Amino acid sequence: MAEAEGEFDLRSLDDAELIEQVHDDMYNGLKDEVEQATHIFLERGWKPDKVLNDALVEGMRIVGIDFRDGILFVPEVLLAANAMKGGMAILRPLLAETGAEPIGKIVIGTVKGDIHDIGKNLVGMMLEGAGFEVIDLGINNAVEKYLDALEKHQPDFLGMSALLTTTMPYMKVVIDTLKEKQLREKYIVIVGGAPLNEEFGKAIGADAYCRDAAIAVETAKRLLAERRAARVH
Ligand code: B1M
Repeated sequence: MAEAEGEFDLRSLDDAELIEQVHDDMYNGLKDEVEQATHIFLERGWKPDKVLNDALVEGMRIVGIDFRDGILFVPEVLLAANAMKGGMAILRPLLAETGAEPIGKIVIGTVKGDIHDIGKNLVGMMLEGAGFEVIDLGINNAVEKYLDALEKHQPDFLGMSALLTTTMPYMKVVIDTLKEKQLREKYIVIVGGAPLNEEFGKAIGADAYCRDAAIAVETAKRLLAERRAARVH
């Protein structure tokens, strides 16, 4: 009953009000409400990527600002993250709807010491949506985990994500280990995460740094096409 009432309330809002409400609900960690709002936007004909960006990603951006400023703390941010994941789970099949043969394969994971996974999950979802097969290793991956997965799945790409300045250097550990084992050239390495930048990507020897999920998709397609073209010649 309470849920039905909540749903009625959300439906009575126009799009602009509902966007504000979903940001508030995410801030307050209200997963059910965020899920309801996600459904409502889709029913109103919003494209899944617009719901993702305007409702969920923007909501988390606001949470991030107050986390940085010491207004929100880890437990609240965890609840917000959980609410965001609820919305993402609804969008996932819609973003991943291709049905075609995979155009390439990627092993992706957050590096050792780092448990942030929302951005990495988003990148995985968008790559799936673009037709890639995605093998997601989850969070806190030591170099051995990456190596085992590369050996097992033989992907085109290794993707690493890091959200902390303290964990981003671990990406270099992984790349250096690939070099030591003469495996570096076998894989295209892409990296991303809020504290990284282009310069860092170059410095650690990645093939590309990707600022966001859309750029990750664009970059992956481009690098794979380049590699395949180079093999032909
Ligand atoms: Co954390 N945290 N956190 N946190 N957290 C940040 C990253 C921080 C910037 C917050 C802040 O102070 N402003 C700060 C890092 C500061 C720094 O290192 N300079 C921080 C901190 C300090 C911490 C803890 C140390 C806090 C503590 O315990 N005192 C702790 C560390 C835990 C650990 O990992 N060992 C911690 C914990 C947490 C939670 C668990 C509470 C939670 C994570 C929940 C989860 O992920 N399941 C959390 C969250 C949610 C955040 C913020 C608020 C949001 C991150 C997020 O999900 N953003 C974040 C503040 C911020 O970033 N504004 C913060 C939304 C997401 C869509 O964006 O992840 O950037 P993002 O991903 C983007 C791009 O970066 C890119 O594409 C994505 C989509 O467009 N991208 C890739 C990401 N990976 C990619 C890979 C690619 C390509 C592109 O190719 C492979």
